[in-house]
Amino acid sequence: MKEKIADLEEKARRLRVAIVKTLHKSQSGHTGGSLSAIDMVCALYFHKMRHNPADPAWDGRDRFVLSKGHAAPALYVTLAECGYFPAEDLMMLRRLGSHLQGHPDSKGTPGVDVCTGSLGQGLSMANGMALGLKLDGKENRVYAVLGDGELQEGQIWEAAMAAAHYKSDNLCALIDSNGLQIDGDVSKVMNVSSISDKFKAFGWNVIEIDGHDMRQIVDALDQAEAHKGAPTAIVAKTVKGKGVHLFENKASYHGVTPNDDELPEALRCLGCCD
Ligand SMILES: Cc1ncc(C[n+]2csc(CCOP(=O)(O)OP(=O)(O)O)c2C)c(N)n1
Repeated sequence: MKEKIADLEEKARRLRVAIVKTLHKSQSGHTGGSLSAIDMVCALYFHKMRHNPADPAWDGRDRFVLSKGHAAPALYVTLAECGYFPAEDLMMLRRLGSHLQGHPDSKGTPGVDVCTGSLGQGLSMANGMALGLKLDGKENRVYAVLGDGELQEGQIWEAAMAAAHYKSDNLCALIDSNGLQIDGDVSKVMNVSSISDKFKAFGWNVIEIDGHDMRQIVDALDQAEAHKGAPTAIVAKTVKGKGVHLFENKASYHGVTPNDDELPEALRCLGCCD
């Protein structure tokens, strides 16, 4: 297990490097929320989810919904690392005609199950998938990554209510709780705390973790899978821009990319010199 965690941590570090390089090249996209979510996305794709890069539409796959779709770079670098498409494609992020648009596009990108980007809808889509899979008698699980600012959308709570009502224990929502959104502190824009208490009140199984502690992420994902009779919310405390001190905890880096001056320092922070 120790080796597995160390392996996942090293993968997440490399994925952070890829995010920084990709966003530097595109000069358009979301840095802070991609870096805060990447440890969880990494654990999902390399530890938890059943999926097959050689057959993205494989019926036996677990489903993934990046509800906070602006963090698409975190998903793209992970899909590339898995082998869904060549890593060179990452350099085409947000280019006209590229299959890597600013937000996930299920029609264009191998491995993307749903289009997301309009906040608040992902949990409803994940619900539908989870319920459909259950009705078909399938074991597949559904994972959705949401932002804490995103929780300000009312539709999230309709979805939370429905998931508990239908006892969708094949559904797991991971809340990337970095405390910041575009305009600043989530607590000042529209306070959503306590996130855990809210999900509990809606009937969910809730697990609180440090969203950058790989062992805690892995344990929480395993516990979520074992829990029966209710969906699970993993409420993960994270740091926006995690891993690069220039970007950490700064709302100003929500939708801003590393510039030429910042790139070398950002890569140095991540233990990368090339
Ligand atoms: C319905 C909708 N309204 C507004 C936006 C614009 N928008 C993009 S990201 C964002 C802030 C999201 O904050 P959070 O969910 O905390 O994201 P994170 O900090 O994890 O990146 C907003 C308002 C959107 N994508 N969709």
